[in-house]
Amino acid sequence: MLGMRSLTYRRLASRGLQLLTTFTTFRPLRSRLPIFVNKRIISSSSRKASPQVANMTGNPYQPLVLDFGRVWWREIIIYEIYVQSFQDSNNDGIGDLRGIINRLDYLKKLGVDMLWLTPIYESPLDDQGYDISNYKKIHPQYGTMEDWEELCEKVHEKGMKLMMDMVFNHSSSEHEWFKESRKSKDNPKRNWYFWKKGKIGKNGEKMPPNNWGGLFGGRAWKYDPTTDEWYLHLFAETQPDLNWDNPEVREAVYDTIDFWAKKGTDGFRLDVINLISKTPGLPDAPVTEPDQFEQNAIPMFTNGPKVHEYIHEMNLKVLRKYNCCTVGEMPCGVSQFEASQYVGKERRELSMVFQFDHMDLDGQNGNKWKPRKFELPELERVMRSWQQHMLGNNGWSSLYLENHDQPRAVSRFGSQDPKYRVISAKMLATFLLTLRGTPFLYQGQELGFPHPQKWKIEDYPDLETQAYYKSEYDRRKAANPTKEPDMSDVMHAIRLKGRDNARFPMHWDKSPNAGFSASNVKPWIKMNDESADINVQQQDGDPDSVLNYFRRLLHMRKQHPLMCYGAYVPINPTHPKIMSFLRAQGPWSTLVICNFSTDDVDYVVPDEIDIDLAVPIIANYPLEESKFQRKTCLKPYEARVYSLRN
Ligand code: TEU
Ligand code: CA
Repeated sequence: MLGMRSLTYRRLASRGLQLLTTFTTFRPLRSRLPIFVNKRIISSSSRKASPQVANMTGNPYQPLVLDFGRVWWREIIIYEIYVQSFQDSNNDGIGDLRGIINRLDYLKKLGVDMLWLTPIYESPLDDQGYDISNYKKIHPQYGTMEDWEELCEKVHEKGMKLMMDMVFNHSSSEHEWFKESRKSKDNPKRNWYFWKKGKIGKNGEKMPPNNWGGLFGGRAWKYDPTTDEWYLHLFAETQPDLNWDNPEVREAVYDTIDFWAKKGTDGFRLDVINLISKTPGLPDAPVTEPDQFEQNAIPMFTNGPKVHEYIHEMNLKVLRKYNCCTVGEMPCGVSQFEASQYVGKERRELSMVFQFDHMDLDGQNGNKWKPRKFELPELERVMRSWQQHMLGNNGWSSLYLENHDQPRAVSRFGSQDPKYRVISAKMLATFLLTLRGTPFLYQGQELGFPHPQKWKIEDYPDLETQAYYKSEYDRRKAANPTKEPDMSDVMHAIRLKGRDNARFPMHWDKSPNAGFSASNVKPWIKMNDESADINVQQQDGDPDSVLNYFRRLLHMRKQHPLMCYGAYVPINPTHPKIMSFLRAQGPWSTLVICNFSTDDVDYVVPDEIDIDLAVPIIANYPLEESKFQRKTCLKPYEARVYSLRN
């Protein structure tokens, strides 16, 4: 084995990855196993082993982690499919369920374990399906319930799992529940949503019941003349908020989860689930913007007073029957403390949450439309505090850099410059897949897509992007009615942060619609034509492609238990260009080094870390050093992972 160290990475990889397993044969758990299968690795500590991490060795780089806490969903890799943009099987320009069935071999070969489907239910599609009008029916544009059942069966046959996206903070205004609710004040479904009398403004005009601003801009209330009352909608007007304080609503939610779990769903992604409990009485938010009526009301509905009670109830009444995996999406801020209440093992609420702290770094004060450059230590700080907090509090993280709302990682955290795009995509992949938590990949991330740069405002169908553009346009026009406003900064922000930057169709090959749909069809959203050369067909056969790097990385992670369970131990956390850390468990550790810059950067491994037996397990450049040196130089966006084997 010692001779191995003189090999370049490529030759090393070709020798087979079995060599990489550090200390035990690591077999992923199957989902129906009991939830907590502990594996004692060091001491004879009991299942109650506490605290989970202790440092008794005196070496800051050698934490003693006593307890694996093995759970099946902690050992998997999840892949998000934005269904309408993945694969169109009937050439109507819209991705569908049969399209996914046709691509299951691709997903299996990539090495992902669970597929998360964005909403495919009946919906007017104002917010691309996050506005559901029937939770138990499939929208015909995606196929039929039989197609879903076949997909579910085939996913299972291939040893993968299925996660469904559930939107329960709000429904569509086209849902029967809301149609009933709006009919009359005494309708049995009236109290399923938030209805209130409005106020009268200074000039006698109708005003909403309170001053809350909505999350897609404008007011959070809509007037309904049928009963002369207003209803609450934190998102679009066509997404009225469901009233979770009503036990009937909660029962309807649990019944929906039960319906999908019984049919074989293995996991649920719960949309904006930290917004379901509103401040009782819906009082005004504090005025922070005196020049306008609507105010930032986030504290009035985020992580509200009953949210834990409701999620715990959902767990007791339905989730726990199925041992399924849940991830709660938590925008608008969730502190680590709050998050550990949602996911702490003993709490019986959720498996993990999606937090947004790292996604907010490139916006001024978290405002996505006000881009700012962030420094690497800021990212390190955010990641470290989440990594360590979850470890110390019996919790678990979700790991992501992209999804259907958060566009492409190379464009935000790496570089879309053609010179660095591929290498930075691989570096970011290495970073993501060596952290502690369950990784979520988003379709096309494995190809290293950048954002389209030449789209015009009319090319972006997303209602959030359109609303932002319109409000900026109207504001500027009102300020100077004779002049056509300069919108270049707005377009710059949209090209950097707009959600459609991640929603263009998947590129399968180099044909005109990239194999997503037939060449003569107009897809529902523009293709990313500037990136036509980035496609599966091209990358599949290229050993140096981003795709093949992802495949190796996913395989490596699964061979390597430290990657799942090891503690995150920072190394030189204030470094402006290099993020480096150990994943460590007792005496075993893996060293990760990622250069986040376009420079060659000298790097020194601290003396306390024994690198004598270091073996590279993956790297995005061929390694030239015959033996890992304490002082080394990293190339632009270079990433290396070493098993230290001590
Ligand atoms: O996202 C919630 C959410 O916080 C986003 O709207 C986010 O604020 C925004 O994308 C950042 O600009 C979920 C879904 O993922 C999203 O697609 C839906 O539009 C939203 O809920 C409403 O259901
Ligand atoms: Ca289709």
